[in-house]
Amino acid sequence: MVTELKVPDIGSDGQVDVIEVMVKSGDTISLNDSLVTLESDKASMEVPAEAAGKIVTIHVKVGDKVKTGDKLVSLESAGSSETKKTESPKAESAKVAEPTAKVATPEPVIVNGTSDGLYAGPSVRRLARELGLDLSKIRGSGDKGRITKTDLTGHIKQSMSGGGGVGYAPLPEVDFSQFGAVERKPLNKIKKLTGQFTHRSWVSIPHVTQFDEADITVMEAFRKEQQDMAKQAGVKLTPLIFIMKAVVKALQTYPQFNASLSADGQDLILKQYFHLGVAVDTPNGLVVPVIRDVDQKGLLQLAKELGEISAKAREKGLTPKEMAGNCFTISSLGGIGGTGFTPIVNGTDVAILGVSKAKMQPVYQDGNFVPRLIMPFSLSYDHRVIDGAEAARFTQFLAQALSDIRTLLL
Ligand code: CAO
Repeated sequence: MVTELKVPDIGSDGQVDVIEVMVKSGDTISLNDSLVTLESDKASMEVPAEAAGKIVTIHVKVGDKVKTGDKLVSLESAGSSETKKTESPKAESAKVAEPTAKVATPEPVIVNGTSDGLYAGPSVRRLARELGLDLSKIRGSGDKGRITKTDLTGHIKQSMSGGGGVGYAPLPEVDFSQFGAVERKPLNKIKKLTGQFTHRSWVSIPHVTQFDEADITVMEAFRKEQQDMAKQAGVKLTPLIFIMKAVVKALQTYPQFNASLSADGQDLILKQYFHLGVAVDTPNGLVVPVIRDVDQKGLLQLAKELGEISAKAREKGLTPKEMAGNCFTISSLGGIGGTGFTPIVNGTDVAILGVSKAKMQPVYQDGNFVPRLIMPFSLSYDHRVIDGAEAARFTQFLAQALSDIRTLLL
């Protein structure tokens, strides 16, 4: 026999939201098992099953609006002995169960064992959802391990103090003077901020770094040929300017790199503008000004803007606006040295390019070793958004574009 379980009398004629469906088609449920959680603007409640049996159809989904008497699930009933007995003719005819809390009750304190096996009332579940907490990771201190609001706040406090949430012990306070002379110097503002931002990125983004190299022999020859002309225009044409143009071409070809993950991690926000962050080393620390609309600017214009903004970063400091809006970031240590490094993704970007110093190397071509200028570079990326194969294609594209800069005109 198929029985329909409906929304019980919720104490008003209005509609309420379905915020959780705790059962699925095919589940065998017992009397009083929770079916759904309903929420009005005043309170939430779990609706228990008024009969036992096997669920054949679920009539609602999360986000639906329902009112008293609407169908929730259809059940192949297990028999009358398992059906809730009630004297109420209204409940009998409508086949509705008594809710465990009326919607009009401001703070329901009911506690139901639910299909997730956890004991927590609706208000605790709602708070956990709002805070993005996983209830299965929280130890309940109430009866039968019931999770309370105090358990939620205790869990948050523990996570925030000393990294308990990510499972490592805080560093001990060490008196280094016991080992030799020391001097204590406070970190300046830029270093403190850089520390906060890079730490947040490091712990919240699953980083992977892909290494690659580009043959920039032809590009360098061209750059040197243009140096006098660039000088007359009052700018310095470095490899970085060409790299910026090649990066934009790669972003246009692989748009998932010109994107940000939404704060809830559910959507990718693809950008139709090409603003590049460029890491600049200043006496006070690292800053990242943003060069806007790189796709619309020529090499000389970009060289002019990079020269001006990096000079401003070193001398006067940048405004927050000049450091906002980046889609992708380049960190170049090519003017200093090194063969490769693993940069940390900048802010809301999904990838960052690290450029290292080019050097002449023997390359085997057509049966001979020939001297070529090879530039190593690396791409760190957010593995939630970018797969390894996509990253490898991106760096190969970049290597190809830098080896033959004519392709940038295509
Ligand atoms: N390979 C070989 N030589 C390179 C090169 C590379 N990849 N990149 C730059 N060079 C050369 C330049 O051609 C220039 O040589 P000349 O003076 O002989 O022409 C010299 O190195 C110095 O370049 P530069 O550093 O002045 O200019 P740039 O355009 O390459 O970089 C800027 C500008 C502002 C990015 C850079 O000065 C800077 O601050 N870099 C540090 C960034 C940083 O700290 N990153 C780490 C952040 S932590 O992730």
